[in-house]
Amino acid sequence: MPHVQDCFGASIEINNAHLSKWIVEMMALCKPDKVVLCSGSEAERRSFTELAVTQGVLIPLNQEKLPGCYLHRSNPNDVARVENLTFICTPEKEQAGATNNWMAPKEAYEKVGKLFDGSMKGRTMYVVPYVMGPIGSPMAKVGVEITDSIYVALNMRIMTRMGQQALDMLGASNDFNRGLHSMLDCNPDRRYICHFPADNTIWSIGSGYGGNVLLGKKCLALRIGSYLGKTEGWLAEHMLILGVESPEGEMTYVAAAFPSQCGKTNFAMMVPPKRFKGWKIWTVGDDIAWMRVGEDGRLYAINPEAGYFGVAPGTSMKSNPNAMKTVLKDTIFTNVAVTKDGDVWWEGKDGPVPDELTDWQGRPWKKGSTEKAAHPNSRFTAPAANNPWKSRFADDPGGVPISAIIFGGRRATTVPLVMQAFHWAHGVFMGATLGSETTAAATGKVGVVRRDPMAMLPFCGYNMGEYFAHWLAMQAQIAYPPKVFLVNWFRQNKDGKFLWPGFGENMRVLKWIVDRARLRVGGQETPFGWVPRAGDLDLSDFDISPETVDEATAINIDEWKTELESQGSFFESLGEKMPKALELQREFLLARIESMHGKWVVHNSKS
Ligand code: GTP
Ligand code: SPV
Ligand code: MN
Repeated sequence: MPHVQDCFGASIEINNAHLSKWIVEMMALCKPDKVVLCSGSEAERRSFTELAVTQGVLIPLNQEKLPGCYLHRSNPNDVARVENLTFICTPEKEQAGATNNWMAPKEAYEKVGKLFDGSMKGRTMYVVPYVMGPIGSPMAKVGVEITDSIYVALNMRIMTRMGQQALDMLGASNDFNRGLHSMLDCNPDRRYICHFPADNTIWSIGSGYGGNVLLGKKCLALRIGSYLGKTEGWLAEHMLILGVESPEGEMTYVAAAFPSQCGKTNFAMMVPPKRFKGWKIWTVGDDIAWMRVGEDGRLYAINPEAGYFGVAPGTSMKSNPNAMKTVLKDTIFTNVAVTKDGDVWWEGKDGPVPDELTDWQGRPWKKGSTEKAAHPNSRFTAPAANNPWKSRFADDPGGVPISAIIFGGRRATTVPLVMQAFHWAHGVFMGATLGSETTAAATGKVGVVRRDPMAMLPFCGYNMGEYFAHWLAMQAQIAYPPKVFLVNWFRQNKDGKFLWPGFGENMRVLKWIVDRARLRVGGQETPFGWVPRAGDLDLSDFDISPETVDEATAINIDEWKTELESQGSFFESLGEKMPKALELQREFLLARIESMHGKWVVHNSKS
């Protein structure tokens, strides 16, 4: 029996033999000074917070303005996910596929094990039991993260159902994800995020930031989750979930996959414009959806998370008032700037830019500086319970029935505002060919268009071709498949300005999507999918010219030929597991437009 204590130093007994054995093994490897088991209690949160403040890991913010809120500054070399250091460790390289970095499990355990050896000397090992998914949901999964970061423990308490409730759910079972994390010396040369799907194990070392270290999130809920989904017949997706309530009280649930920093949190918390008086948007989740087929043949989704790890820059009372209200209390901010009176600040926040700030690295910052005050990937960790529009079904063990699935990327050209797929396989094709410009959510160059299938390129824990096949195969299980859509809020004019105002105004597109899913609004057939006909999109009370709407919704055949060729080389790069059905979709589309000899014109603005 390992010597484990609570946060106040009292000895604790661990009743699960598998957990106990694993803790002993990890103690022998990491050699911590002491081991603390997290209960998730309020007293523990206070104690951890105090300790984190003493250690300088957390900096108290203005407690009058922002009660319970703290700032964390990560190492400047450690501010985003590291896709190049993220590995899927399967016996065969083919199992990880062409889109993942691969290491053989034995090699990974040895190589990274050497780094873990003694990594927690002089430090505390926190054992963080947690549940992904509503407690009691048949879809929920238990994980235990062993970490030497108190910041991770505090974040996991917000992002998951953490502590005793997870141990209760686990009982005597051995079925839990084993996550091991150490900050080590936060050196990028000794940074690895390794996933062992066959062992339900994750090893993360050398980072203290976000998706690299909050192992329930991208590592378990998506990379391991997608693998489990394939094996067990469900879907783990990088999707927000929202409920659209009509003025009559009709509720329609939608799930939407946009790549990192492409608008999920904003869409999930959207406030409809005045024109849509009486319409309400309820947030179920803002980043991840686990979906399985219910007994009634519909697709049901749960949000495995309990908090939002949201992008700070660009968040304002104008763009996302609900997020602004959500982060007013009990929130941990990472890498934002601070005002003189201990308030938070980031680029795009309301009000005038302050004359002086402390920037995300703790340096003095003056208005007019060419450097950003907040890091572009600075974030808030906030409890979902703070969201005034949190859906009352967000914690429902059965999940919510999904009527529409939306894929969307950040594309300056080519992709129109909205299109609907003709059928499930065509929708899978739309998702599989999703392209998007890279963002600050991952290290590397920003603004480069890459294929990001289903917004899962960095998160699919197995061979991408097999993942597509799994999506196609799901159709046989779903008697009432959701309708599938492709959107693009980010199309630009010649001067590089966004054509579509986005944010709340996306309600106009969402309304069409809901009405299409419920088979009660028109559409125009194009070779690429259904688009709104003139008059189908509600453009009343809208400060935008008809020409701009036409530009945002235009389909340019030449651009699409280039697009389809680029999709072709992507499909080719995926290797043998790539399903023929999707390549045929692409060839069919190419052949159709080649036989059209001419221009395709769609006018949407006229009503
Ligand atoms: P991750 O948490 O990284 O997965 O990001 P996300 O998909 O939740 O993106 P988020 O909603 O945080 O938005 C990312 C950035 O896109 C922010 O700077 C937003 O201001 C901006 N953004 C969101 N929605 C829109 C939109 O409709 N139009 C435009 N132009 N920008 C948007
Ligand atoms: C993303 O990058 O998609 C995020 C942030 O949601 S992180 O948790 O760092 O992955
Ligand atoms: Mn995300």
